[in-house]
Amino acid sequence: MRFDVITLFPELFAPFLAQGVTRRAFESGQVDVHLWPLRDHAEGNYRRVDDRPFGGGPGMVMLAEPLERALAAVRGQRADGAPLVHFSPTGRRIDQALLREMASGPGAVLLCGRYEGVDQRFLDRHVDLELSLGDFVLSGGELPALALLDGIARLQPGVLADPRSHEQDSFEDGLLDCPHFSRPEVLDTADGPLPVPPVLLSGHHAAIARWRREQSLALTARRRPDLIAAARAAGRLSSADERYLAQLPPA
Ligand code: 9WO
Repeated sequence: MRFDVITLFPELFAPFLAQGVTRRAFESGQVDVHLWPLRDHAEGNYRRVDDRPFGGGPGMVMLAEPLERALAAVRGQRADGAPLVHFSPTGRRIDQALLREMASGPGAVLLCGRYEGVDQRFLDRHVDLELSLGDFVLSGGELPALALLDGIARLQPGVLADPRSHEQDSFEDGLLDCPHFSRPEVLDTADGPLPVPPVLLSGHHAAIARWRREQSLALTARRRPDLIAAARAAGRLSSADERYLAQLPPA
């Protein structure tokens, strides 16, 4: 799959794409990322990419014309009609289901806005999908674009050494992930020794699986009761799950 990123800050992307388990997906071209520095499509001595807003007010607006030229260059390299994504808190919240959908598609063109915003005429003409990380404001769309690329890259076949990692992820089964423990078996701290939950050392695989399921259920019930309701509505809770939930102390 291919992603074309239109940005004023292409140098933010390269170091991130070269790190961690997702590096292989980017370096092999499994997730082929092309960066399009918007400044390359600016004209005139000053290579302007922004200007003051008509009607007055604070801040600057990203100009439509350099964006039109950048997008034409992208579309000249790929004529597959891949959707143009813009990142904004007013967009659809990115969730694991959306990542799964996009991970099996052709990719997208990612527009990273800066300043106060992008000239609305460009957005109206070209944006297919607005995506949000949540109800907060950033100074640009680059971090949301990287978040999307990271979430999609780690879903590519072969990126995570053990495919069971995906099944364990929070949200893949609609519940929050269980806690994880590793060596040492007893951690010395200033507040005293902290042992690992004994069941994890028991070698009893069914008991471990049940304990992890119950940890997920308890954490989800306390922090995200909406996810419990959704899992119940989707028929994803067993009768053992329901019995466990019923005996939890009230929040
Ligand atoms: C900013 C904004 C703030 C409140 C309500 C709606 C809004 N839309 C935008 C917007 O589109 N901003 C552009 C992209 C230009 C300024 C920097 N941008 C941005 C994107 N800031 N914050 C985001 C963002 C994107 C996804 N998830 C969280 C924040």
